[in-house]
Amino acid sequence: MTRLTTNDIQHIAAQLADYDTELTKKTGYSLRGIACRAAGVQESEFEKMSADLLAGIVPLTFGRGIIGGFCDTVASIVAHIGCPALVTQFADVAGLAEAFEKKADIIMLADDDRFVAIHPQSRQLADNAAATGRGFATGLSLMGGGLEKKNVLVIGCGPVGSAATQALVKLGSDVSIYDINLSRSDDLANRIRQSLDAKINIVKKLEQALTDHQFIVDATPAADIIPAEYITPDTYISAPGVPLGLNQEARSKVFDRLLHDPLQIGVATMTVDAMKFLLPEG
Ligand code: 2YG
Repeated sequence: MTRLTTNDIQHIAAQLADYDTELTKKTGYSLRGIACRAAGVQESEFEKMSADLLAGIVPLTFGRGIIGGFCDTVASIVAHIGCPALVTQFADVAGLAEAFEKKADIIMLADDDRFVAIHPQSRQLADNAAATGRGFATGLSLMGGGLEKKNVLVIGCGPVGSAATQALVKLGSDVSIYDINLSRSDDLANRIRQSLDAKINIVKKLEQALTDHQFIVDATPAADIIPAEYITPDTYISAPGVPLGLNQEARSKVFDRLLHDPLQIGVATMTVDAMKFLLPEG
């Protein structure tokens, strides 16, 4: 699990309107639009209900501690898609108590292992890694004009890559998966076969797979995993992995057929996931 730094996130809040413009150009949808499609919620439905709900974001000091700007940035993304958000003044248990006292409908908090949005009333939770994988898979589909029956390569079979794989299988894509640790790709293939009765292809040689695929999800923390020579004018890359797996040359070659951010799509998608718990049939 990659740990973000203040440097990764400090400009996000001020650039959310510009990011909507970029996303709309690439996918046809805003951050809220992508998140709603990834969560399976009508955007009009979300718009109607989100204004009346409150998200409480609680800083947590244990483990490697607070990341400067993390909770404020999460709150800015949640508010940007239309859901009022507050960062509790206190951290940890006092912060959790404050969120309850301030009647937050969903409570968002992250330690070194997990980042979740909980809905106490229904005892349900939304998970950032799962939401991030699904959000970026949805974004790739929107950017690439629909991925049904298309070959898609997922690099990285951790929590984010697993969620992306599941979402792509549900979209009808022919998914190939690669992980540097073969047992992780084996495990994911088994889980997908059991849960979705779908067969996915395990790739053992990444270079060959990069040659064979034009639709790629990079869900790894590797810095330079998709070399420029594998990028063609038909290549689309959706990269939830932090840091971005493309060097400067590769980025300029893929140009605007690339989706990447350190927090925005995942937080927006998990917020809509959590709001689903409050829908009448939620
Ligand atoms: O409350 C705080 O400020 C800290 N306890 C937050 C720690 C978050 C650690 N996790 C990460 O940095 C990432 N896994 C967050 C999600 C990244 C999504 N691409």
